[in-house]
Amino acid sequence: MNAPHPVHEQNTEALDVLLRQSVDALARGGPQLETPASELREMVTRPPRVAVIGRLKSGKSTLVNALTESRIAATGSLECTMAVSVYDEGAPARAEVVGLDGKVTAIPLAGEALTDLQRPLDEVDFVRQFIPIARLSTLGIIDTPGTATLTVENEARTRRTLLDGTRDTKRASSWADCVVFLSDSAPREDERSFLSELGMTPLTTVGVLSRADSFGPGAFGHHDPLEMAQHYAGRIAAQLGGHVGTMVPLSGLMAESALTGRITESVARDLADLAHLDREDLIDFVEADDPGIVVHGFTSENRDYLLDVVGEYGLVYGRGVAAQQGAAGLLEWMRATSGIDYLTSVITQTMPYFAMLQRAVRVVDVLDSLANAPETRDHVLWVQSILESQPAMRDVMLYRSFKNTVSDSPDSVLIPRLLAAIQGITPAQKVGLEDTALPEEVTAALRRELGDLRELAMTPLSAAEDDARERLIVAYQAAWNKIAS
Ligand SMILES: Nc1nc2c(ncn2[C@@H]2O[C@H](COP(=O)(O)OP(=O)(O)O)[C@@H](O)[C@H]2O)c(=O)[nH]1
Ligand SMILES: [Mg+2]
Repeated sequence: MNAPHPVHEQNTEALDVLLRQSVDALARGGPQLETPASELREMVTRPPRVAVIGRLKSGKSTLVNALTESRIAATGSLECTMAVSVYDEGAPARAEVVGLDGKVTAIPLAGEALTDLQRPLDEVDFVRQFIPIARLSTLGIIDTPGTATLTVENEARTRRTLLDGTRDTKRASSWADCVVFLSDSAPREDERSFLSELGMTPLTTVGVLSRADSFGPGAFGHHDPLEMAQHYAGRIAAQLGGHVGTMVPLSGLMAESALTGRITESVARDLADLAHLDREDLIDFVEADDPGIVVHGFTSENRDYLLDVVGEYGLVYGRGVAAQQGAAGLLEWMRATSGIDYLTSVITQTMPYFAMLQRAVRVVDVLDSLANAPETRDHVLWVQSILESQPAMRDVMLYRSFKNTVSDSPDSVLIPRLLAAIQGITPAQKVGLEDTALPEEVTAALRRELGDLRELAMTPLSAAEDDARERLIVAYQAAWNKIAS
C-alpha cells in the first residue's frame, strides 16, 4: 500500500490544529457567532469523511460494508436504503433519524444494520449512525441513496445532503470532505453534471468501476471480467472529463464477503465441490431448478447462498482456489482479487491531505460569508486575517484556486500545473519534474513557468484562473527559494 507522504501528514496535522484554533477564536466573537462556531467545530474535530455516490444499485452500501469490515449498511432495496446515512464512530451503537421538521428519533442498534426508520421516508432528512468500530474513528462515511433520473426522490435526498447548504453551517453535520463515485458502466450526462456540482476536485474524488466481477459478458464470458474492467477503467475515467483522479475496478461483493466473515469452511467446501465441473456443467449448476442433478447433494438454497457470498465470478474463478487452499486461501484470494486494498489505500492514505485542504476551504468560505454580516464583520475579518497569514494556509489557498478553476474553467492550461504544485513535495515535483532532475534543470523549469505565468496575465483569464495564476507564482517562488537555500 502507498503510505501517506510524511510531509503531507505533517501538513495535515498543522492544518487540523489551525482550523480548531480559528473556530475557537471565531466563537469568542460574541453570541451571534456561537452557533455557527459550534457547528463548524463539529466538522473540524471529526475525522475526514468520505461520501459514497453513484446510481441506485451501483454497489454503494456493499462498499460501505467492505470499507468498515462490518455489515453496517443494509443492501438491496429496503426502504431504509433510500435515506442518506452518515456513519460516525460512537458507542453505544445507535441511529438518530433526523426529520425534516428537525425532530430526532433515536433507535438503538443491536449489531445489525438499521432496517426500519420508524418514520415515513418522505419526512426524513438524513440518518446519523454511531457505531463502535475502529475504522470509523479515522474515516467517517456517508452512504447515499444514489443519483439517477429514474429515482427522482433518491436524487433529491442525495442532493439535499451533498449540494444544498454548502456554506450553511446548520448542515455541517452532513458535510463530506471527499467522494467515492461508483459507476458500473459508461458514465451518463447526469452523473457528470452531478460530479461537477459537488464542488470536489480530482484530488478529492476517486472513481470506482463497480461490480467489476460482472463487467461485460460476466464471469461465464470468454474473458476475465475483472481484467476487462481494468482495461476499461482508464477509458471511463477519460469520459468523466477530469472529475476523478483515478478509476479503480472493484468487486464490492467479493470484498464485503471476504472482510465481513462470510468466507466460512462450509462455503469453501461447497465451492471446492465445483472444482471438477466443466464450463457447461457449471452453467447448468447455476441455472438448474435442482442443482443436485449436477452436483450430488447440493440444494438450491446452498447454491443461492454460495452465489450470494462469492458471486458468479467466485464460482468460476474461485473454486480451484477453494479446492487447493481451503477457506483461508479463498478469503485471501477474494480480498486480493476484489481490488479493495488499493481503493482503501487511496481513501485512507492518499486522499486525507487533500480532504483536509477541501475542509479548510469550507472554513475559509464560511468565514467569507459570515464576514458579510455587519454586526460580526470586524471579528470575522480579524480571524480571517490571522488564519490566512499562517504558512500552512498557502496550500489551502492554492487548492481553493484549483477548485474554483476546475469548476469555472475545466479546460484551463493552469490545471496540470496546479495539480503538480499541490501534489508535489519537492521543488522538482512541484514544477512537474522527476526528483532525479538536477537543481539547474529545476530552476530553469521554474524560470520558464514563471515567465509563462507572467505572459498569461496578458491573455483573457477567468477570475478563478487569475487567482490561480497568482497563487502559482507564490508557490513557484517558494520552491525557488528552497533550492537557493
Ligand atoms: N456481482 C456483484 N454484485 C454486487 C456488487 N456490489 C453490490 N452487488 C449487488 O448489487 C445489489 C445492490 O447493491 P447495493 O450495495 O445495495 O447498491 P446501492 O444501491 O448502490 O447501495 C446487491 O444485491 C449487491 O449484492 C459487486 O461488486 N458484484
Ligand atoms: Mg444503498
